[in-house]
Amino acid sequence: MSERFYVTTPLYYVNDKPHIGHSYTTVAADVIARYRRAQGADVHFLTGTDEHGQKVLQKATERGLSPQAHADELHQRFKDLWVRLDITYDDFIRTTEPRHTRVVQQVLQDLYDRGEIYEDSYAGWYSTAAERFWTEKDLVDGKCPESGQPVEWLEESNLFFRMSKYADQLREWADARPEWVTPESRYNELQGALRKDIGDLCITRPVERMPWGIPIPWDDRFVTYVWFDALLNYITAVGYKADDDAFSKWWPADVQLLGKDILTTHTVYWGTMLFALGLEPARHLLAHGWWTVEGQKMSKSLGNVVDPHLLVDAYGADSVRYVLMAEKALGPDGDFSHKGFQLRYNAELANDIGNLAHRALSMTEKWLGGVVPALGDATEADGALARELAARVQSCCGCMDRLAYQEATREIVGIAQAGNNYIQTQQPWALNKAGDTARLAGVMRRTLEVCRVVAVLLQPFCPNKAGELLGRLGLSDARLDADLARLSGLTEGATLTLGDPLFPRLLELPDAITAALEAARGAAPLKSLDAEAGPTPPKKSKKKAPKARKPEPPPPPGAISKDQFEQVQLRAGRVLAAEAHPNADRLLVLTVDLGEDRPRTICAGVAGRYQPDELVGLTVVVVANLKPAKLRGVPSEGMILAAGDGDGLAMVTTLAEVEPGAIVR
Ligand code: ME8
Repeated sequence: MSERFYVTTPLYYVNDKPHIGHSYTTVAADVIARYRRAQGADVHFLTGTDEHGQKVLQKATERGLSPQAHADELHQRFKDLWVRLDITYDDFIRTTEPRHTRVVQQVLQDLYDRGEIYEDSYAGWYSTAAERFWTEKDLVDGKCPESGQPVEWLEESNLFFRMSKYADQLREWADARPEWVTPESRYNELQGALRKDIGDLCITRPVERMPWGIPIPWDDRFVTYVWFDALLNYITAVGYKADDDAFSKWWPADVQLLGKDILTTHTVYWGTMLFALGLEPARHLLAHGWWTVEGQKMSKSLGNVVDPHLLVDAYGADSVRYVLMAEKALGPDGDFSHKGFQLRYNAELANDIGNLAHRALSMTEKWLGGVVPALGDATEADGALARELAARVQSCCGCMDRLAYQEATREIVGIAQAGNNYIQTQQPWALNKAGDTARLAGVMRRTLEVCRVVAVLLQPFCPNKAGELLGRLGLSDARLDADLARLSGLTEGATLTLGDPLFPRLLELPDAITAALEAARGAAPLKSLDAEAGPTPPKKSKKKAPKARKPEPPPPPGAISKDQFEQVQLRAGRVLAAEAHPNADRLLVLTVDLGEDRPRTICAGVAGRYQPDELVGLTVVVVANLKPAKLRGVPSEGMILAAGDGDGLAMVTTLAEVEPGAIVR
């Protein structure tokens, strides 16, 4: 029997372009929706747009449009972005749709008939900018404490929902469910709010002040307050008062995702509204943390709002989805930077995962004819690999169940690293050279199985690349079931496809990003990743060249002829592994694939600048015909080119992927 799973995002206001904050919540919802579908659950994933209220009216008025025409145009921006980010929502609800407005009016009438709504007058200092009332002591220098704008004394009648009547029920509900709201800090925040008097909720706006809302059915002086209207979407979208079967199937939702900014509305308002309707709240609310950008709050005036379209153009949807989920844990706040993006992409997607796939597929193609080889008998090392895989898969699934996506990606990367280490210790190149085909087959088969496990677990994050990897492994589909970690999911004899590297390394900022950053900062051109850390230092002024006609320049000291240069064989090599030198602090010991029968061991004096893991997957330039030597006891079969000196040595690499062994001219 398949389980049902209902997940929602907030409905975003149609008052601006969607940015990475909106993308974050929606991708997070999509990841859990895809994960549950892969487990065989019947999933309903709801998102949409919040189209009533003061903010939307104001924006529409600024644009000279009716609020409806404005919303008709702007909601499309969200839909378009969700297509680009591969969001698989099942329903997109707009709060101006009749299926929603009709039911909101029925709910209001029902609550009114049952005495849950009453009229009262209210007086206070009203701020148009903040769209709310303040008390005398809230004001700062007589002005709105939020916007700094002037306030006016307003007395008006409104309708109120008897929220306080349900305060105790909500307290009991929350007390009995310490994990109803996560992370814990948000649960504690809620408990703090519930210790105070929550009061009743003003649920209308007078038409003459704010006409853009759902009309109150029995009183044309008022329209519905935007939050009371919008929160109801979570039940109107699944058939409340319209389709009883659908509604009883989907409500209560399993997870409601939201940002920490709207915790109170989703717990206190929404919880008590549901109790008044005789319904239960959702099983779990996750109020995630906030994204800042390069250390600052995202804001239009700072010009640092990150446009997700630009990210998708530059890096591709899969990479954007992955990095957003891996870069920060869901609960706390996090900072977005392009440098951070690229470091994570290169370390985890290009190096650990991409490199494992490329090594497994290329070695199997080269030595075993490009088909899934036989497993053969398992050795001690194979058993250890299987145990590590089983433990990590279990832990990864546990993380996914808790929506701990960052930790889940740590496990996926850990599995890829285990696969890379396995290749290192099992040395398939040595098995090939020794002609031990049976064991070579066993090693490559297990490495390919690790790739399958990585692909299946990566699917919710990177649906396209993971699907592509499964295809290359000869699988059309792979379920996330109890057998996932078993090293026998591939079909022996199935054809493998090598293809280009799945996640090519990013060596510099893509042009689109460079241009956008320059435009936003009006600053000096940025090109390298390091340059992003600060402005480019001014260039030293060059001395003026003498005017006189110059004779042929003399040869530089130590000049050599072209023939002499060509005696040095420079070749591209792919770093398969790197580790610290046992006897020398400055040296790293690299295993480098030069397209030969076996990789070479080369010592390089770059330990001051690089961690060994950073180098794995890099294409470097090797002096290939240097006499082998021993460096502090470790044999070194070549030399790796690097620029600079001392601890600042930077390795020379190629701008694009090339085959190991390619000649460097
Ligand atoms: O609040 N970091 O809509 P909204 C992370 N219409 N997440 C962010 C973010 C950031 N910097 N900025 C926005 C509303 N978000 C109401 C909701 S629900 C019935 C009505 C995300 O357009 C986060 O999920 O202001 C936040 O809660 C939501 O966008 C707010 O979107």
